[in-house]
Amino acid sequence: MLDSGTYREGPFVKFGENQWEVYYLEQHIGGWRELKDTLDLSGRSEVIVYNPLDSFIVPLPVGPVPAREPAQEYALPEKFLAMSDIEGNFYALRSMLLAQGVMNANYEWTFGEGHLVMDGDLVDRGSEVTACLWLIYKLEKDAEAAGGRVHTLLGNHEIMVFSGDYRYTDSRYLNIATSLGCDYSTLLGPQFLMGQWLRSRSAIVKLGDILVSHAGIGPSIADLGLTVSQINSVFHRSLNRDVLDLGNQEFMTLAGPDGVLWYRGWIEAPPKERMLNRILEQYGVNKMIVGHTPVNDIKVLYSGKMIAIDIVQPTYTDRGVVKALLYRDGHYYQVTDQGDEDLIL
Ligand SMILES: [Mn+2]
Repeated sequence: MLDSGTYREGPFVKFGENQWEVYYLEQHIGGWRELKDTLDLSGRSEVIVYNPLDSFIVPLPVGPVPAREPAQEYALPEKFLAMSDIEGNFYALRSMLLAQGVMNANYEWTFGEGHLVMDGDLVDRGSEVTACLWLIYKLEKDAEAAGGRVHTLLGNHEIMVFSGDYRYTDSRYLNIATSLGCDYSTLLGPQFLMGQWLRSRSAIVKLGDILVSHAGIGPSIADLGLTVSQINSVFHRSLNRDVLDLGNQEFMTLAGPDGVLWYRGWIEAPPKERMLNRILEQYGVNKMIVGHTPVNDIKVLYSGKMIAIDIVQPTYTDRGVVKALLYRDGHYYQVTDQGDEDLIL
């Protein structure tokens, strides 16, 4: 049941002429067999998404609607759950969302007006990337209908896959792309529903007085003097095209080693709290939440002005405890999929 290698992969849903082209892949001796279906663009249609454990259903939008860019600023909700660096680990994602009541066993949003924050790096490494993407895509729609929100932020691994850098991509996806006669980045490109959606996500979101991004805003990015909205615009413009605009200097800086998806200085270099204070002030916030640099437990840094949430999570095979950050009524907790709740701030 949990043989993560052989579950049916997909779907990859492509915008066709007046129809959706829906591709699934099934493993058989010697490779992957393609199963293609088409669905009416104008009607109500849905797809089944498989994972090693079970499956869930996701409605498709009616018509080839362009992906909406998310808002960049929200009032602080009463509660939010934040995770980062899921990296194709459906086990950890599912376990935590179930344990915290974000969804039920039928993959339905049960978090009311709460928010779910996915702080970058949904893709790469793991072998359940497609299921992770579809689940978050689905919950995003469900949450909005319930007055809640899902914030899916870009991480460095999204950009790596978009740009054809597959050093951390599970061979499953490279083999599948080969079977479909294309490059894996094409399957997460603008011609496909998941690609169009993922490429339209933001790099930064503000929740009340908290700034959330994959790696945080470091000193050299703060020095550019760009607003949150300007930074997100650079990503939107550069990613929503067939070939990434790698000649765009602003994009290369923001997505580069000191940028908002890669910077590790806040956690790895010696503390520089005064610099952090200055940057928080520049962006009108009191706190940053960051992923990207692994920590053993959800970690409060700089007298509570930063929370690091990149936990290396257990998978189907090694099990163990899944951890995440929960904010509720003014307090921060490390929560686990076992139901533990530790006040950290
Ligand atoms: Mn990362």
